[in-house]
Amino acid sequence: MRTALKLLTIAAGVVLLTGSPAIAAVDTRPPSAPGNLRSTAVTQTGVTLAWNRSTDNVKVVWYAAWAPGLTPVVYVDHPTTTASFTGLRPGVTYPFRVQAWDGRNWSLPSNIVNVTTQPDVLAPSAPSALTLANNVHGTPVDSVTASTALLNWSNSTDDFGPIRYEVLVNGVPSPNVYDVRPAGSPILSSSRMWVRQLEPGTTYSLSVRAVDSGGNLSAPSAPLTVTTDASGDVLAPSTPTLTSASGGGTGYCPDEIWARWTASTDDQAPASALEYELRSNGTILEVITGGTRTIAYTEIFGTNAVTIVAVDPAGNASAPSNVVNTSVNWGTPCGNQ
Ligand SMILES: [Ca+2]
Ligand SMILES: [Ca+2]
Ligand SMILES: [Ca+2]
Repeated sequence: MRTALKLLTIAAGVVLLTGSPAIAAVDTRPPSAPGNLRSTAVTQTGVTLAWNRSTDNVKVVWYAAWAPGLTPVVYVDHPTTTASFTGLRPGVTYPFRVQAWDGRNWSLPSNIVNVTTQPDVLAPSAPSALTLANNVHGTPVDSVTASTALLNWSNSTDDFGPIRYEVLVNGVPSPNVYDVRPAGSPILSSSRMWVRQLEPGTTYSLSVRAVDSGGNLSAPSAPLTVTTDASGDVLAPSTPTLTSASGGGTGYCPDEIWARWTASTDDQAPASALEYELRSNGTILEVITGGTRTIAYTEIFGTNAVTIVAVDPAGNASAPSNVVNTSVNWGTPCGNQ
């Protein structure tokens, strides 16, 4: 038995103590933590790190350099004490750390070094071919109503992205837009958005511009002139109450937001015609007609301040409801490129 145990322990690559009887001892002492972790080179998409060697009672085998949510981990064999990351996103701060491995034990992490990649500084190209659209995913819709217009355009290009779009109403970015592309889905070759809460019987100049992740603005597209339909409805619906809103906790992007609210009433529109804008941090996530609950999707990481707004078919909007905050977290940021 003793021989068999000895062979097993030798096969496992452990240290044998000298003396009799022969007793094998597993290396249970981890290496010292790597020291003085620092960045030695930073570009828009790459970071190089260096650190001071670890020591161990037996030997150090390799080092693993990593940051939470970032894959892959970079492994380097001891005594190399540098590691390079590529394929990073510009203008993002990564909290790197390094750990040493002795074949059985991980060291404690080194100091954490927060490294911010160089920012994206080149603006996207201007969106082009701005027109009215008359369908959503093939379903016919009225492209201009008393309060809405459905826009379609050819996408901008950018050196990094991801790109988001703003709709300019008479030159001013509108918060009342609703992206036809479902949250989390890839950007298509063209984009469509509803502009909402326009005034009835009014002529507008509409244009679109692109914004990259560095906040660089494109030039606006050529404008499109749109006149909304007339309506005699001038009174807004009552303000709904948001009774609940919580993140689905899926751990993936986009995450779900489950929401319920009370029905509003309107002077002219029946309950079935009232539209509800579910908003997070002011952005419309979804528009629900006639209902009082939904499961929407969000690409907003961190705190989602959720509200509900009731809008009648003439575009008259209630005051925003109470705010319900819900936290959304996932491993890696949403990538739409
Ligand atoms: Ca050891
Ligand atoms: Ca850019
Ligand atoms: Ca009304």
